[in-house]
Amino acid sequence: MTAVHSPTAADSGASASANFRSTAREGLAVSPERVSTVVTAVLHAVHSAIREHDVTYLEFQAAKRWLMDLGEGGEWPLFLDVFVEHVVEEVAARTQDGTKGSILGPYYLPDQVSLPSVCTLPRRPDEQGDPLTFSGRVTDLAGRPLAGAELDIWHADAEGYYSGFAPGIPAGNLRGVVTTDAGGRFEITTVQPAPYQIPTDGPTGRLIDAAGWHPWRPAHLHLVVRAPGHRPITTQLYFAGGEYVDSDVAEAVKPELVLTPSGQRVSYDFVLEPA
Ligand code: MBD
Ligand code: FE
Repeated sequence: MTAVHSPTAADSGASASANFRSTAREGLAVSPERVSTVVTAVLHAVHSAIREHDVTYLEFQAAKRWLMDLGEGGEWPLFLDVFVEHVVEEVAARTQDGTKGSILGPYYLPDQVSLPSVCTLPRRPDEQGDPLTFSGRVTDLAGRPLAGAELDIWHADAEGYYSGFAPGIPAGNLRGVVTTDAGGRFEITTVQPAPYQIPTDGPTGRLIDAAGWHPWRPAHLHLVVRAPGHRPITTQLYFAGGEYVDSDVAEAVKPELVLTPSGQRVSYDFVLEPA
């Protein structure tokens, strides 16, 4: 170990895989009919791609090697959240009212520090980046304020790195669970996150490069907003005019979630539906 090292895909991939194993719910009972229906559909989609595009043995072997690398590098969470989760969210959103949702992504960590309605997110003494104040309200569908709602917020730093996944950043940095006041209000001081680049040194980055795509997500704030008796919402907020807002590699931007900053302030009001 050297004193200073730059984040690698293998570091963040391993952390994201370990985090997923320790936090995601297990033991979902799925009927054989359901498994057969969905897996058959997935396999048929692969088979038709092979037929349609005359995929060769050499290409099949390259794909097999790449999939093995994806697993060994711990990048299944990254790959699936970037290229697949947005469609799972789209399906979930069919039955969701109130604030629009977006994908969770691979970098959520539970059990972060509790903070009052007016607060500053934990940050390093020399935290880089422009100041950002994010304020707003949480209400129900009728516009009644939800006091004591929780905003579980996390975001990348000014270099695009997440605490808990890139080395050298203190645990809990730029993460917190903020509780709204009696009027359902909050005001969070933090720093402006940078766009996020898929690590270029790992299998997901190599695929993106091989396909000639770009590896960027626009700058974003992640949130899970919860209130007793209400359906929690997982979402992300973006900044109008920011780079990659119109070309997110993870296809997770919705127009309703793009904020227009006024100086160094942005605001957003969350609306939760009953549970
Ligand atoms: C991210 O920061 C993110 O939010 C998603 C969805 C995927 C990869 C990195
Ligand atoms: Fe993110």
